Amino acid sequence: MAKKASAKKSVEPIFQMTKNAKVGIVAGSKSDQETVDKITAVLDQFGVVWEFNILSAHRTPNATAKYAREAAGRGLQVLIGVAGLAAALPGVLAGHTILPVIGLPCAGGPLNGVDALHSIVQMPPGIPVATVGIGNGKNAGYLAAHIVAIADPAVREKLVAYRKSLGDIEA
Ligand code: C2R
Repeated sequence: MAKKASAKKSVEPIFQMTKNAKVGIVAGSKSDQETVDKITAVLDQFGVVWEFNILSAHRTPNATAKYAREAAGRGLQVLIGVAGLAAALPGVLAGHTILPVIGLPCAGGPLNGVDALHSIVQMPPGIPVATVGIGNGKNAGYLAAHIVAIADPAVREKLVAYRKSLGDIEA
């Protein structure tokens, strides 16, 4: 009897997963890379382990939902959604996880990021997205580091040292 063709499917992971990552950065397109680089520079400065994926609530809705649903179980503590134009991505991530989600609107397009800002900041009550300014990848990185620092004394120490380096006098 002829052998049945194997029904085994590819087991290639569909996501880029980084061991011990605490921050999951998700961008809607590779064209957002420049903004993503601003986030990772800050996270690296504070020794925060991150992972990066390109997923889109519009173009790859199922993969986006799967990533968000599995994020907490894999040990991630915060997600950052980076998107321009009609930026549904951060809100969709937030709808599929109870992890805090930071939304980073990208500049570009005919409205230069104002469309993305409004899409991200105007979430319906109950599903919040902590929105930073248009193109402000640095603040997305700082905010994520502050969230990770709640449970990580090493990151907290680095944040305190950074604040001291700003030179304000102690109260
Ligand atoms: P392309 O350059 O790939 O055409 O993308 C991306 O974040 C990017 O800024 C143009 C812009 O479309 C955005 N995009 C979204 C989503 N997916 C892609 N806003 C989403 O799911 O919200």
